[in-house]
Amino acid sequence: MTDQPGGITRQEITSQPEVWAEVLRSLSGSGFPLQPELPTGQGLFIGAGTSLYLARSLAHIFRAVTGAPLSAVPPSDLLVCPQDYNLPEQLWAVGISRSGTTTETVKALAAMKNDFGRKTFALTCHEGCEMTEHADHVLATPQAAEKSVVMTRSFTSMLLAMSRWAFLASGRDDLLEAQERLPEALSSVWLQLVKDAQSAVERFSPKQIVTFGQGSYYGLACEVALKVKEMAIQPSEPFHSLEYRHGPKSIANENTFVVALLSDGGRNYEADLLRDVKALGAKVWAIAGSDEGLDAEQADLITVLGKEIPELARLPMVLPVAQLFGLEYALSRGEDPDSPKNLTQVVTL
Ligand code: F1P
Repeated sequence: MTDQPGGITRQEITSQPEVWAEVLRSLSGSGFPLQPELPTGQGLFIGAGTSLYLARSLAHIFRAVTGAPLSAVPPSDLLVCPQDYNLPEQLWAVGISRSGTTTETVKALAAMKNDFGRKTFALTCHEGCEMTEHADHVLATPQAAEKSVVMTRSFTSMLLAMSRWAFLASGRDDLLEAQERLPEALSSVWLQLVKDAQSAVERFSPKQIVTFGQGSYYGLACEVALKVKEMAIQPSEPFHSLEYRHGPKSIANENTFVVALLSDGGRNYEADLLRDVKALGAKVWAIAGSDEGLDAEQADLITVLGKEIPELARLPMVLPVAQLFGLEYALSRGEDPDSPKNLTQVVTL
């Protein structure tokens, strides 16, 4: 399988149910390496590329369940314009990096700890990586380390692992228990996900790709757009879903392909938006917990993930079908996602 173009990436995408199960096993009970309580004060999630998008989703999840003030920032901002950031005494910072060697992230976390004396954490797939030298505490998912340049299972596994901290800190036993069911839930829809990803490529021959998501789905929408760029070498643009009406819809036409990640709570707003963009000629693929409020007027293809897992615990399930889409789209264009153009696994300055 790995001799085929994209074979390594496909293997890593496909391994997610087992890898999630291993991550959960290692982090259950006393295996969770961080104090369950969050530090007091404001949290800052710092990451580059895919890890920035992960930071965005995590900041939203943490805010939603703990009520703590949280934000996400690319490490480059903390290097280029640190004076623009208010870094209160009580600030705690989490460096997010699959490799733990991205220069910007390592430097930013080092500055947080050594120059500003803030409490620091590291989220990574490589225990003992350079970034951890500047972290007071480390959360690692080595089971999800990857050979591929593009990040797939590392994203969902770090999302799963870090969300656990938010659920522990807020005493949300229901969400912790729900996470345990994720590997099985993903396996149970896997064949349909593979079919839907192929069908999205074959039926719609996507051109101008835009991705939609609100709240914690926005970081995921950014990540889906990045998979299209990195794997298929095609332009793509993420939006907070309803922002699309505020200008960007001017370029919507029959070449537009919308990948819409739908929330459970905002379905009325989001379904109305999809109907509007379809009326402009766009093709729409909706990925959601259920097909409630959706039919042919709103979407050309609907991927249903199931609502057995509550939404905040279910978020890692949103990605695999979009990762498969990026892979199939790349292969249909003669690209090899195992060797993405112009990219390296780590950006070092
Ligand atoms: C990962 C990253 C990837 C991206 C690219 C460069 O950094 O930014 O997201 O696909 O290949 O590296 P990190 O998570 O290891 O810091």
